[in-house]
Amino acid sequence: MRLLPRLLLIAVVVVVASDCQAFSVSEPVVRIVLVKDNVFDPVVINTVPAPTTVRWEWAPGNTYDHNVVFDSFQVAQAGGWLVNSPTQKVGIHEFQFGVAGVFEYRCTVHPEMTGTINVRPNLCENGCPIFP
Ligand SMILES: [Cu+2]
Repeated sequence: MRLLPRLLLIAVVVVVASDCQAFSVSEPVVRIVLVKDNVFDPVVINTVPAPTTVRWEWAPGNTYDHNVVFDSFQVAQAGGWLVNSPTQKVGIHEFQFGVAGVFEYRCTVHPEMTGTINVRPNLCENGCPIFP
């Protein structure tokens, strides 16, 4: 009689664990940031290193040129693997984040344009991360 509840508990644990694993395996994730006059949309990306590709897409109809420039200290810390975009009115800039970290960037033309890519360590052992 006590076997059934025990089996149900095991089944629930297995389902939760396999749900978590879906995030932790190396399934590529692509997150889009729109580059608009004069804001990055969304401002913050929260993700895990699946690895995650972030694609900045310059929104159609922009009046001004914009760029994506990472903090130079972070670029140095990362061994130079963070790549800045050109300053442009139209285009795409893509970058793959394979390690955890908080990567801040801005548009050097417009100081009010700032953004953050928050690549969290995979937290499956303690519960799956929550994505806004
Ligand atoms: Cu700008």
